Amino acid sequence: MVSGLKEVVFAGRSNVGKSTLFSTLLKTNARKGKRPGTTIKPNTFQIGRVLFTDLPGFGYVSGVGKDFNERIKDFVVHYIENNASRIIASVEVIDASSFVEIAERWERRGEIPIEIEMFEFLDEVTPKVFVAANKMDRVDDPRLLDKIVEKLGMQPPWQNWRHVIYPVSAKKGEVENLRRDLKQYLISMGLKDASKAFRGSSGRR
Ligand SMILES: Nc1nc2c(ncn2[C@@H]2O[C@H](COP(=O)(O)OP(=O)(O)OP(=O)(O)O)[C@@H](O)[C@H]2O)c(=O)[nH]1
Ligand SMILES: [Mg+2]
Repeated sequence: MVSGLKEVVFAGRSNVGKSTLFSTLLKTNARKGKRPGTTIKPNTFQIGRVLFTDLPGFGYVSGVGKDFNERIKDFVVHYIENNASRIIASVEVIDASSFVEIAERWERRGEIPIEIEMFEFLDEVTPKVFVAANKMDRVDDPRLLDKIVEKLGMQPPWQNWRHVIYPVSAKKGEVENLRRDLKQYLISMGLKDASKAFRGSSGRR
């Protein structure tokens, strides 16, 4: 049994669908918005001894200043560092339909893509990272997931990384792979109560 409050954080670039995924997975109604930058402070949901946190989206969104984006990224990084002792897992949400294109744009500018930097940070600071490759309903290129895992520093094929990357569509409710493994992970940590946070939990098993 783990004692004290534990936390699972959802992080990712703005508009990738973090809040949508959060409320598709969990029995809560996180605020969702059409405009990027909707979540400006963390939305939390506690069940049992686990706090689930939907963090604000970072990244360069047109329409808001570069300074604002930098501040959000700093906020997210500080939040995770400050709560590292209780964070048991992180979910990095990416938009599978635009991830590679955006990463390559950053690389052409000679910069490290922000989402790759975040993945490395989460991998270092949190005990377990689940990458939710969201908006799969918009993807028709079957090779795209291989390209994504490669960008994240893993050797394709992506199927070898099924315990790291989870193709989902939060909007369509197609999140069963991720839900199952998150739930299983909490149970393996002795947090059976919190595993009831997930929608579709029957309470059986
Ligand atoms: N096609 C598609 N659209 C999605 C999916 N998930 C979310 N969206 C849409 O993406 C947009 C952003 O969703 P949010 O959940 O607000 O994204 P967010 O990452 O929380 O955004 P911030 O709070 O600004 O960081 C909304 O228009 C959603 O309807 C999905 O699986 N497929
Ligand atoms: Mg949000």
